[in-house]
Amino acid sequence: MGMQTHINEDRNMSEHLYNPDILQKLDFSKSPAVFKPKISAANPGAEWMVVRPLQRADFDKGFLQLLSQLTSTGNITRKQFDERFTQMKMSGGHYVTVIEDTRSSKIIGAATLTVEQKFIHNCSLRGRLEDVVVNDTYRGQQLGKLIVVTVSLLAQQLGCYKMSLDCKDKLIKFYETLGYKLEPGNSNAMNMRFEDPS
Ligand code: 16G
Repeated sequence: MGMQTHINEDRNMSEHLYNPDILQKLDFSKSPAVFKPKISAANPGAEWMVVRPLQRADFDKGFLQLLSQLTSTGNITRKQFDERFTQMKMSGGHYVTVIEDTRSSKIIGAATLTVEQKFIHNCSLRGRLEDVVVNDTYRGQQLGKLIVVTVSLLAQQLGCYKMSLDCKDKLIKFYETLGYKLEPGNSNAMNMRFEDPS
């Protein structure tokens, strides 16, 4: 009985947010991004690196600490993390994707594809690129490119008619090298903030 519980807990912790097989099949030659040397989600360039969907165990692998390099994350408890994971998995359309350094069991990169269901474009889907972050001590290993191209190809694979993002002005050049464009007359991001700024 105790043993059984243990097995279930282990299985639970390695549960993926979405089916990992789809990442292995992405065709990186479809992306305008230039990789030197050539890498992909299936072959990220080092045997200690893996690109995969978020797992429950990532709470203990520094996933939230990595996200806090991007913006405020607050103090998220394991219970909150687990509940959000379950909600995302049940509702579908949330493709939180990570890069793990398996030597240290640390999450070193992340990006999310959020898929919106639409009526327009013949009941199409729209992808949004969200929460892109790479641990800056891993610079120069093309990890930003790798994680963004991975979720962008995933959006295409899932049938999205376009993929959008908003970012800091200084990142525009980076995203342009990956195929994102400022469309003339159609490239503004506007926000209305409801959060208490404190
Ligand atoms: C950036 C991110 C966005 C993230 C936001 C957080 C990308 C491409 N864009 O715009 O996904 O949610 O920063 O900033 O990663 P905020 O805390 O000011 O909303």
